[in-house]
Amino acid sequence: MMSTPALRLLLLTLFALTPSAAAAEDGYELWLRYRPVRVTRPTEHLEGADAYSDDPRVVTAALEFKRAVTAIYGGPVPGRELQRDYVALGTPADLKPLGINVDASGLGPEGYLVRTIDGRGHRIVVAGNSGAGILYGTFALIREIQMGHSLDRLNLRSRPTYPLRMLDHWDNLDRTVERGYAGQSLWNWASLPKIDERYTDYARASASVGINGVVINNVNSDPRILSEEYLRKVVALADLFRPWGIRIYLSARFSAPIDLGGLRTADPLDPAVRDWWRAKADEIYRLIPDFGGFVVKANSEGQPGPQEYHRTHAEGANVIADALRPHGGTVFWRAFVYGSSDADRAKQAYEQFKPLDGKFAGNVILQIKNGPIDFQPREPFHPLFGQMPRTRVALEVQLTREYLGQNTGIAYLGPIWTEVLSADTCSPKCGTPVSSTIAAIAGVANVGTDRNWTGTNFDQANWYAFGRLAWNPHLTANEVATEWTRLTWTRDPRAVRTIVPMMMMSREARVNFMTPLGLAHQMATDHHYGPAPWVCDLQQPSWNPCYYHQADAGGIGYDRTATGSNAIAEYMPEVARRFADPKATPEYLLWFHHVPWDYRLNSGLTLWEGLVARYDEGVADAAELARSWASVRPLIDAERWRAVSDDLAREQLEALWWRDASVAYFQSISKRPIPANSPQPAHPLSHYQVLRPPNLPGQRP
Ligand code: BDP
Repeated sequence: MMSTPALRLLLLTLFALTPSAAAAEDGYELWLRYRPVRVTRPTEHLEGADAYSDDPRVVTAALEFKRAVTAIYGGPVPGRELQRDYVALGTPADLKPLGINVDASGLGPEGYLVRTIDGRGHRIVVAGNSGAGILYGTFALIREIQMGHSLDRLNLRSRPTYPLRMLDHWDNLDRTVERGYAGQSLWNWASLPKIDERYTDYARASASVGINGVVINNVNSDPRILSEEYLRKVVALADLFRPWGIRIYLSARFSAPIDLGGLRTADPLDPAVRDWWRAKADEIYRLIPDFGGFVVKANSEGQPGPQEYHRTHAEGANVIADALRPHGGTVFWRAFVYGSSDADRAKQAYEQFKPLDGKFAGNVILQIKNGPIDFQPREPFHPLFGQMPRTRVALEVQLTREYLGQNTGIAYLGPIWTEVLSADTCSPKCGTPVSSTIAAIAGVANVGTDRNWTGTNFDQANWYAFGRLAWNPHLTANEVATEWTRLTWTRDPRAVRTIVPMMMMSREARVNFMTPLGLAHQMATDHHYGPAPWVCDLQQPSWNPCYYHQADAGGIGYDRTATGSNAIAEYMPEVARRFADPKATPEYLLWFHHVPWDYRLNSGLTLWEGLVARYDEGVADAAELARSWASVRPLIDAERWRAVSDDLAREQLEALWWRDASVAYFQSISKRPIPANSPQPAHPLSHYQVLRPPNLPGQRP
């Protein structure tokens, strides 16, 4: 008869071989999907982790590890108690008494090492200089196990490039989410401080990819978040996030001293205002000793700010920074400003902030969006990167897909982020990528109460990729997509070989059918879903798509060279030279140049022909995405496969809509025939101009 442990192993193996397609899945577990792995040797079976520290983050790590290995290996094997295969978690000092010597120098406060050792009762060690590092190392080990990698000779060493890796929620206190397409806000202010299980799962997922800061409310901030009543609720979240290595930050409204404090001014140089911010900071730190700080959107899109009092952004930021400094807090001051002058919008943030370099307090970080406009499908990098050498700077990206289809289809944003991180600022000299000019990364979150967290299953990849790239900006988008696919869908190589290329083409598909050749901001007014290149009558000029495409009988595109707005002069000369040459950066052609319709592209086509060809390519890309997904059907669980299939069907309709509407509109200006090999738009332009699709992703019916 088979012994009990052997029987157990056999069952484990059989279970591991059961096709995942059989199990119903709704996406809730994200990439922390602890599915059984095939165990071929008893030594591959791990039972848990011993925490040799009472740091709450290490205790959390041990519990998470237990949860993972119990699900993956099926729990303890009876009869094996005496040869427990455990993992040891601790700092070098914690582990020394066990006879385990590890060198954690160079790992900083959050780095980790994970190593297979020859230890009595312990087979693997996870070490770091703090609980945070040990927590991240534990997640790294879990990832190795999930991916089915051998544990025999593990030797991982990693530390984060940036100390601050933040998710910014644009969540309102009424639980709506600005630019959110995944249900309501996670934070239930009516029931807080009562804890919802989702808060923990959110923290687990964020911590697993190294996120260590969370701004829980919208940058268009409701001042009440700083009231005593709300702060008491915030404490509950801060307490819950702490063992996951996550600190809370709040978006503060610049006029809070008036709105909440009853003062007559928010002038940053007024002593009463200074005292108000100090008292508020002291109050918060009494409640939340590790509070991270504030994010402030000031003098931007109608938000109050120091300019109302003829003070600079630096003076505004510094009064708040002074209040936080004794407690070690940080102010993230956003550089997203435009509209106060007639200058090209792409130039305005630089014009306002460049003269302030060196004027910000040491605990202020200037938070700059990846591009100079606003999270478009493709933008060149923001000219402020590399040009604020005496200011700490953060890169801000957007996980939620405000301008990339919202909650339809697929758009893996890894390539947008690696594009900006690796862009060469040439400041102070060439070979200086954006990634080496920044101190922090912030991403506008894409999660909500939808069961799968992010609206579509593939949007989970953007949460994952954000964390991984904020940890290590040198990873490639492809590497991250591969990891995520294996953790989230399946390790079956046939599926991975299909899904990763789908992800890698998904953003470019959207560029092609929405804003090809360097066009930008062609989306419909306000909600930003669907095409509206014809809109030209909005009060704020730079809200009009026509402002960006500048199409006329002569050609199309925004001349940002010396003959136009000269925005290129904001870049370092070597970069400006490249952008000034239309042949050198074809992906930004119409971003920087107004180009005649008959201009010859590198491909030999005229600009008009090439533009239509790009829209056609976008439609073909959307069809290819759907075809590829159809081919993995047998390898994916039915519920999630169906959901993505529906998403991609919708993307195909969108692609056609964008293509036909844009081609019809631009043809009305170029007066050129539709190229012979391209279909005519399905309807006349007037049809698209009045189209008001009901139930847009980001709007309530
Ligand atoms: C734009 C959004 C707007 C945000 C703003 C911001 O359309 O809803 O408030 O950015 O970043 O992308 O402040």
